[in-house]
Amino acid sequence: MTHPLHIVILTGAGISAESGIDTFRDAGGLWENHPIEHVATPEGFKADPVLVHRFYNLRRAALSTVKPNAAHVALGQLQREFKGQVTLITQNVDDLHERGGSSDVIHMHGELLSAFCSACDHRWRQVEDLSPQSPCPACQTRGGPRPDIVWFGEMPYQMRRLETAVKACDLFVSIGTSGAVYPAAGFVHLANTFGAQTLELNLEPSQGSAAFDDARHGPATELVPEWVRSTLA
Ligand code: BV8
Repeated sequence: MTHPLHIVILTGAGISAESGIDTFRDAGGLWENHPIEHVATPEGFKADPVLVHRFYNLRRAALSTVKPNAAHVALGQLQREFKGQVTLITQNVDDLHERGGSSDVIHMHGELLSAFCSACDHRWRQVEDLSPQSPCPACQTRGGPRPDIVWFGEMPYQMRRLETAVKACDLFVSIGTSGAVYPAAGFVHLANTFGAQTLELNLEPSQGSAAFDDARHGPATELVPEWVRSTLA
């Protein structure tokens, strides 16, 4: 492959699996026997805010018990040393890319360590648990705060910026995602349409595997450092 000038990377839960964060598939798409599509929705939150706050409180608290792995660190090195442009998009809501040395990470599905107020839209860094009684730090509305997470049925963040990058890139690399959730799962088709080379690095073939020019299967902590080394060579 000729040296790519602009690489777009999309990561999913699989890149954090070896850090000890369960993927959605490992959990069988369930959390405490609730389908995640029911918990991770505005309707689910409205119906049972205690359950949904618990879902995110537990995952937010777990962040302090896990560490970035060699795949996160390799992507941080790529961003620092690659001569061209790197756009890093993640579906993950954890902070392991940042702790692995990456910068300007685009969290298209939001972040566990962020919250916003549904009454006044104020956003802030949130580390402690939230509850339906939590007051907004800005407007004091009790019950206003919610996890800054893009739920099913909500528009992912920075979509215009993401689509512009995917259309403009020379190489689109998908890492650790099952290709089950849209619009992220559609990015490979957009990249193909606009002439990019496409590469999948995943434990097993994803739902969209056939759409990639090249697909390598194995653990991210082996595939990603190896791919970064060859890209920087
Ligand atoms: C929207 C935050 C519109 C929550 C998440 C019917 C057909 C098509 C689409 C739809 C449909 N019905 C509804 C939709 C739209 C829906 C959707 O796609 N649903 C799916 C279920 C069919 N999408 C949406 O609702 C999106 N919004 O469409 O808005 C709109 C339009 C106008 C105006 C307003 C709105 C919003 C989707 C975002 C939902 N939020 N996350 C939270 O985290 O709690 S999605 C969540 O699940 C993740 O963020 C991620 O995106 C997804 C899970 O995917 P993965 O990350 O890929 O994880 P998964 O476990 O599935 O796979 C892990 C992979 O890693 C596997 O392949 C495995 O092999 C691999 N792996 C494992 N270990 C390793 C490994 N790889 C390497 N190394 C390892 N060690």
